Amino acid sequence: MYQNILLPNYYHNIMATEPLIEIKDLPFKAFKDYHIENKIMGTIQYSDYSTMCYHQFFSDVMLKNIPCVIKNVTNSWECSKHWVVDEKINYEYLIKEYGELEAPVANCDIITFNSQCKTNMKVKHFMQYLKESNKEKILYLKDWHLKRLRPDDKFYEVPFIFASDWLNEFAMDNKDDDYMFVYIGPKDSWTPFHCDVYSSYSWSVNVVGLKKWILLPPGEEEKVKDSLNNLPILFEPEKYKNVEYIEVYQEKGDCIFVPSGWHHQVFNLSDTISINHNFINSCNIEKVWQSLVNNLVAVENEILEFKESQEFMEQCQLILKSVFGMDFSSFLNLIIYIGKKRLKHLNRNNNVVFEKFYYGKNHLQYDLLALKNIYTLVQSHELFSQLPNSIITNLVQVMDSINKL
Ligand SMILES: O=C(O)CCC(=O)C(=O)O
Repeated sequence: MYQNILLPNYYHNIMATEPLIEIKDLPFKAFKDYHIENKIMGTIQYSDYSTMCYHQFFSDVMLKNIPCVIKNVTNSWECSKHWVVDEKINYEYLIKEYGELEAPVANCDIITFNSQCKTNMKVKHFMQYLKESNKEKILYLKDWHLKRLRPDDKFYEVPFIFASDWLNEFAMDNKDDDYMFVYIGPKDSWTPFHCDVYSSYSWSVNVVGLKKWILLPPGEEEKVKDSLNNLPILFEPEKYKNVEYIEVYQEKGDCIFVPSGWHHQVFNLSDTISINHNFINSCNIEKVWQSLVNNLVAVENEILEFKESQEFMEQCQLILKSVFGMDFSSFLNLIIYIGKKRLKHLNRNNNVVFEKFYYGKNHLQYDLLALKNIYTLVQSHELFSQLPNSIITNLVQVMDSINKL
């Protein structure tokens, strides 16, 4: 089956402006070889958006799970024209366009249960605060779903290198919660040390301002946990010896790609606006599955004394959903949905997958092979047979169809 599917039968050169997204004949059996994570880095790779190639980013960055900075991403973005004036935030424009909308705002000075205290605020009130020169407190507007609130407002474009985004594709097709955010913060606002939701990838683009990022390769965070296994709210490098980390300055127009499982923290060194997406695709789906399984094991250990009760599995899934954001059923619904959609698209041309992008045939096939790999892992998990019948049936059906290709 691999031989059939991986013949170099279809390849398009990708131009930055083309919505067709294709990968070269990437051998799936070499998939594992790409997961070589370079722990001792010290530096970060830089590219210029105008010269990037989708296939290269796919195989050399996403599959290898390494961070990188991409320069000059916002040249054609509407928001970089309207939200910025004289290299500063255009308060009046944002008040006029979005002033009456509500957005979540964190108080960076008040920490409860190891996270910043959050409330909702009207955007016009936040902008008034932002204009003040002597700020009494540091507020940070974050995780604002502006795209969901204003679907017809094309204030930015998803960079073509991030066209493969199962999480937001699923969310948009199913009118579910998306993972597309706007952040607006004054100088000295910050985001605590954390790893992204579901161990997803993220990309973050600075529309205006300067950010400093600190990123730790997976596993390094273990070295900074306290005796109760808790992570610090901020990682202070000077307190530790032998912790590998990368420090990056993100300027206006720069995009940072944050790989799966890399803990990070962010400081705004000037008034800053950024746009971020979290995403999952064929390159990190196995990491997301592994993270889900690890979180389940942690939950089971927490309530081990109830192991013999009939509701144990159900309770563990409920807790998993509240701590990890996802349980087994939601993970399976995502991968079954993407599998069915890719199978349907394989027989057609010009199918929009996400945003305005559509995949070439190799990409569809590659996704299906990655999904088959995950379905096999899921099926071999001890809980598989206890999942709802509808999920088991759907998964078996999709897998059969992939096997017949
Ligand atoms: O820009 C920020 O303050 C935080 C962004 C972040 O942590 C992320 O995109 O994962």
